[in-house]
Amino acid sequence: MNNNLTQTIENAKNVLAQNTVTLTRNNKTYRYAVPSKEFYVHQWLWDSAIHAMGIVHFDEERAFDEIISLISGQWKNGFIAQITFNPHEQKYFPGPSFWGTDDHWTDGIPTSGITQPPLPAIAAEYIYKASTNKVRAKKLLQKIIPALKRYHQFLKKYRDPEDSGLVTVIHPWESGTDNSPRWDAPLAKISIDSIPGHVKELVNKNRSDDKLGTKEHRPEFDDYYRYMYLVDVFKSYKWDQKQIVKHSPFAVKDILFNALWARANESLALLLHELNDTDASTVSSWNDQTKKALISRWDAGRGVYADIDVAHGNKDIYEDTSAIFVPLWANACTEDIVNSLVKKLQDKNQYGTLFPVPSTSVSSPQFNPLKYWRGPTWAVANLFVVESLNRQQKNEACKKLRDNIVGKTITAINNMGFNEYFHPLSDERLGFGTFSWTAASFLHMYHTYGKTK
Ligand code: 9WN
Repeated sequence: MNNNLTQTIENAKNVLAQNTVTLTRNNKTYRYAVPSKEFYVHQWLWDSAIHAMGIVHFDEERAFDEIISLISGQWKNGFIAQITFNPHEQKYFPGPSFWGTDDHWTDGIPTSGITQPPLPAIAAEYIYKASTNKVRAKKLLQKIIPALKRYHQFLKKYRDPEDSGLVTVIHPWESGTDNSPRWDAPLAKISIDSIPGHVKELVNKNRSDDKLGTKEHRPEFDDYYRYMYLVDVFKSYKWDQKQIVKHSPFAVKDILFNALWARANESLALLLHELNDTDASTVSSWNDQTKKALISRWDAGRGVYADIDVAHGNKDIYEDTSAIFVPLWANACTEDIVNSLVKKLQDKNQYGTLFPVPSTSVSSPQFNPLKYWRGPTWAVANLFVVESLNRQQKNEACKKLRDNIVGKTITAINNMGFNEYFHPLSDERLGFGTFSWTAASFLHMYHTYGKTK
């Protein structure tokens, strides 16, 4: 190992340590890492799951803290929020006062009203397996698994009311890939003219990400008008999930979210089994159902898994983004699908760029190498692709690609540091700096796959 890499490993640990917040809520002390002190000063759901997967390699108990803190704000109906707020922080917009969720908060713990991709159970499986002190890990597992089971029951009940196997996402922020080209068509149906003046004023007055960060790397104003309009609509339904899922102007069956949903049910079933919980078989049947539903979304002609625009007549969405690789992590694929995706990852004009994997295919007319989820390479998205390829490692090409992407991600972060995302065609760092999940994804990849090379 070169000195530089030894130093980068230490730096990654330091990023996670420096971003760690210790907070007392209702006489209990919690510890979690914020995504980045430059802007994201609260706790995010899927970020925390990734933090845990990185932290476990140097502090097993601390890894569980991320999930323990996350579930402290779980609502009575099982919902876990995209953001659990730190009431002492003001920097981030939209903060706790913009959501109108107060009536649902548990023991006064402030949260947003939407969720994010259900990574926590996956993280729980990984951190449990990586823990060397299994007695302690099992005790910690017992603390978090009942809450994660209730969260999955919430998603199944309210987000898959048709029992189709695919859960519905009601806000682009729920997808985690906020301004992905996949949401262009569904969002275009919400005309900017139809958005009430008070929503636009609120955004104009309070939006802060474009001032604290680089404007060109962030979503557009029209995106933010729509994001906050949706929050306004959900507030008017008093966060009643049944009403929201039925009437939201934005409702999609997202391939990435559902791939992680399938994989998360596999993890949860395994952990429930470990704890002798008889609900393991129900959760396992959800995994089977979602896997089948995902395979049926593969479009061989276009070479993508198609999302569905539920709010607008169940229209298919065929945008070519890195979401299409993640069903492989859940084994929701056939050999032909795997071969077709391998070709895309190898092709320089699609996903095989200088620093892969771009979040949108270079060949897509929507590709923009600077803008957020429309082209830049994200370490966390690489972690998903690496895990997906690893799952298919019987296929030699997948194994080779896995090692190639691990190597390039480690080298790039070693050279460029821990930014939120990166230019896929040059060595430019983008987004906010000193980012926790970039550090955690680096540590996870290095410890799981990097050392064997
Ligand atoms: C909205 C924290 C989060 C990530 C998301 C990423 C970005 C928030 C924002 O930052 O979203 O949730 O304000 O832009 O898109 O994936 O969880 O890192």
